[in-house]
Amino acid sequence: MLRADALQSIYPELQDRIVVTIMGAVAAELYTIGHRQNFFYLEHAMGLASSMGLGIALAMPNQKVVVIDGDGSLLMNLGTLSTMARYRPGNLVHIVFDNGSLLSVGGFPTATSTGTDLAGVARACAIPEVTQADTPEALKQAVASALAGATLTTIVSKVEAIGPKSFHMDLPLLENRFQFKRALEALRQQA
Ligand SMILES: Cc1ncc(C[n+]2csc(CCOP(=O)(O)OP(=O)(O)O)c2C)c(N)n1
Repeated sequence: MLRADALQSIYPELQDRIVVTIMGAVAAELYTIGHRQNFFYLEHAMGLASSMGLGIALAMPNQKVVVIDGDGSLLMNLGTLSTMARYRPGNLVHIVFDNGSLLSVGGFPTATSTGTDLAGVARACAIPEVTQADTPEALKQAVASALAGATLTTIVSKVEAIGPKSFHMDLPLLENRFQFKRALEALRQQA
């Protein structure tokens, strides 16, 4: 599965949700499908998108939060799975696109390409719902069902190590930061 196709298939589920992504290729792919003020692309802080999403999910229990992670990023902050499982907010959906690669910095292989099973690690850390979805249809179904439910879910999706032609995003980090904060404030006021 191409991650760009996977994102396309889940975009309707994402567009009105609070979404936090890792940096690089996947951020550019989601941005290119359609930026929303409720999307935050966490530049620089590799591994911490899930930690940021966890904080938002705990602070805003009436909103669904979706984190879009990568295998390299998750491997850099594996402890996040234990912390997420410990607080287990039912409004948090954690998607991990596993391409076995640090694609955004040149494609060096990660430990998932030599056997590490991130879904297995998530289960062992006590994430209450862990699924694997390796086609756009299966992913769409898994995301829709996690968003409809109230159980902390990690979804691991194997994707090809193919990224966008360009990583250009006409959205500086600071602008994204202020937009996102205001989007969260507006959601809080509506609730
Ligand atoms: C602490 C830290 N180390 C390294 C980097 C450089 N870096 C940026 S993106 C990236 C690869 C991310 O890999 P992955 O999460 O698997 O996503 P992919 O690029 O494959 O989509 C790296 C190493 C960084 N931003 N921060």
